[in-house]
Amino acid sequence: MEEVKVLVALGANLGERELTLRSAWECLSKNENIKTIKLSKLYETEPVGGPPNQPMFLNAAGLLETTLTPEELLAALQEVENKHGRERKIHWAARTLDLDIILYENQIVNEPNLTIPHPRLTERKFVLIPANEIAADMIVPTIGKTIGEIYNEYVNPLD
Ligand code: A4P
Ligand code: MG
Repeated sequence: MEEVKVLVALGANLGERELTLRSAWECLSKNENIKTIKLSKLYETEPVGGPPNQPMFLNAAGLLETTLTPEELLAALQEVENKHGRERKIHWAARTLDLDIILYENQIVNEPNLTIPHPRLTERKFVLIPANEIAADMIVPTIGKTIGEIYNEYVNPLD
């Protein structure tokens, strides 16, 4: 099967956040069907939504190549989340690790358990800033613009 380019978002706001993000990336690189290309810098960000008084997040974006289907990749990401002690009790609650698929090449996926491009991508600086660093030229097929264009429209004017 052909390799596709994928942009993922990484987030953590519990425990040893930096260690967790780096270890998660390392785990993905050990998957024989995944080639990790680039991890962005780590950004400390204010929590958006969720319960009040959550700790700060550490967020990053990663670029990888894979032969996995979107569903298979989601399962692989969830396995890595679980390995890092992720518990799913409360939606948007503080978490040791969150791995989301932001873009899967230029494909659109609308399944009950999987939406790609990530639907909240354009309203989230904690996704757009690291994504722009490593994948400014990737196209968001639902919008017909690149990550860099969306970043410039949305993030820059607010800074
Ligand atoms: N799912 C659907 N589409 C996708 C996708 N593209 N990638 C489903 C990954 N998963 C996807 O996710 C719930 C379900 O979403 C999964 O079972 C999968 O089938 P989850 O990770 O269990 O729960 P969650 O993270 O609480 O929900 P969700 O919807 O992923 O939340 P968000 O929108 O990702 O928001 N503030 C800062 N500063 N930094 C953050 O990283 N993250 C969130 C979570 C809120 N506020 C934040 C941050
Ligand atoms: Mg998630």
